[in-house]
Amino acid sequence: MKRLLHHVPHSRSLRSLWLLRELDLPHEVRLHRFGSALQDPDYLARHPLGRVPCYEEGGLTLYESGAIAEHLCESVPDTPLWRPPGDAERAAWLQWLHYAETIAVHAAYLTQSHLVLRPPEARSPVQMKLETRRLARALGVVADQLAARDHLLGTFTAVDIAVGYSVWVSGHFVELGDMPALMAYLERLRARPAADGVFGAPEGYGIYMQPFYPLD
Ligand SMILES: N[C@@H](CCC(=O)N[C@@H](CS)C(=O)NCC(=O)O)C(=O)O
Repeated sequence: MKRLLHHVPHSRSLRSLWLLRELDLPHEVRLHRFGSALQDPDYLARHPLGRVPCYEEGGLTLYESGAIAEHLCESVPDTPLWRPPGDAERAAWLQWLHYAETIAVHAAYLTQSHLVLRPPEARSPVQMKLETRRLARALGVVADQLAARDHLLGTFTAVDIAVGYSVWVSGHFVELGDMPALMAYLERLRARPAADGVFGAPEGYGIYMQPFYPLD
């Protein structure tokens, strides 16, 4: 079966790419650039908002990285990356999968503010400060969960991919050095063979051009 992932390096489609690789599912990747290229009518026919990820599998087109994660895990029912209905960690798995977006929406606001809004006077310094604080607080919950464990649940699962990506993006706006559990977590995740190269970007395709974006 043909699987095609529409991917912008550094974006939430990183989650889908990484998961496809962890699950060892053969797939193709179509690279896009962040910005107006996603508003091309051909792409809008696939994702009505022109966002990534977008995943095609046979006649199925899916967007929302969380839905793609569930769908892919369900396609490989024996995978240790899933927690199926009835599993003792099922509810927690679902919670972390969605908590990944609680973190990501703050990081997305800051991405828009720091990288997209031009001129800088168009930004709201007050809102950016507030979002940075809210982001740091959301990350603190993950750091607490990881204080005495290597992964969010008993073993590495798809929710570590979802949350791990959010933590990585957040590190562009919040000093992770203050949360050593998160630094160690990211290092562990990025050392996985399936994660090799997924955080990189070919020339001209990435979103984040510097490792950290301080508040003015
Ligand atoms: N909740 C969605 C969010 C998708 C999303 O907003 N993706 C961003 C990249 S990280 C995007 O495509 N932004 C383009 C835009 O806002 O125009 C998911 O998890 O897939």
